[in-house]
Amino acid sequence: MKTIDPAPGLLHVAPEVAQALADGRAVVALESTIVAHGMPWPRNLETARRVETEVRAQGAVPATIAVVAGRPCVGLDDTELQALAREGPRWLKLSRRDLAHAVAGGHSGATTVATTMLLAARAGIDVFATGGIGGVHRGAAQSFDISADLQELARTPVTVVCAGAKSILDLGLTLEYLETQGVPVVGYGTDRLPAFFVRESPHTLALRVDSPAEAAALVRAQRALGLEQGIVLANPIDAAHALPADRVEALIAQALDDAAREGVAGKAITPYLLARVNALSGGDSLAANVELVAGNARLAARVAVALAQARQTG
Ligand code: PSU
Ligand code: MN
Repeated sequence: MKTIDPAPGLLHVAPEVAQALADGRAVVALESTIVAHGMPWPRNLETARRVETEVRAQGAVPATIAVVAGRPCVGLDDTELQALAREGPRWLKLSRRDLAHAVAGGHSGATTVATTMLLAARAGIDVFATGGIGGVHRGAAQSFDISADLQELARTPVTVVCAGAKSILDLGLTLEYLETQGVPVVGYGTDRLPAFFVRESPHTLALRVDSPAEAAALVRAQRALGLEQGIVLANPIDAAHALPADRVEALIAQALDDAAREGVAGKAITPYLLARVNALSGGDSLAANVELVAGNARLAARVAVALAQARQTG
């Protein structure tokens, strides 16, 4: 096994990202598990590029995060982005527990919400856009399957812009867990937790903002108070791209049955369910997934720009 020194400079920040951070300009972190394990080739590459374009269109710099041959990279070039998308599931899925092993072994891996947050925070990036966060799985009372994303939100001060969480999870228990951990879950223009393909779940949120400036003020207050938790900014999918709740529920019930029958467990379960729902929906869920990620990237970039403006004016 090839080993590398855990030396300073281990984290590779792309020059454009490093320059933007040094200048106090807006940067948005983007995750790579969604590309390698969450969407099929070649839509995953198209989406990864589109999301970066959406961030730039709002005046922010995108930083897709992954571990490339043992090196944690903040900002991928197009060659790296292509390798990530094309090789897809051959890249490891790296959560917090897996990171040191990938670095020590020189492996390439995609970062989940948890590890993308962690590396973004190390690089000094405070806003991150993704599709949906992991959470408490249905049946967690037996399986103990609770995504490390939730624990990361409890300890790492990064704002995660997402479309809530998929109802492959137990959304009620996910909210309870986050409340216990002191993580603000904030509806963007909504009082309900969005459920990924579906604009609203039945779960009410205590916190709401209605503009990027309001979101930025909340982020600044959280930091000023010295609170270590991240923030979930829950942004509903555009109405034009949303899927009907009853259809999604039926697809997910089928996918969960299939997973149980095939004995899928552990870190394979989320990618399995995503692919199964995509197949069962005949591609409709993938189309919605691409649009919601793009919408989250736009909002994250607006919040990052508002934060950069606030920094500049003191
Ligand atoms: N939810 C989605 N799409 C995804 C994921 C979650 O709708 O691609 C990915 C994210 O990278 C998230 C991870 O961090 O799955 C959670 O995996 P696990 O449940 O194994 O923690
Ligand atoms: Mn899990």
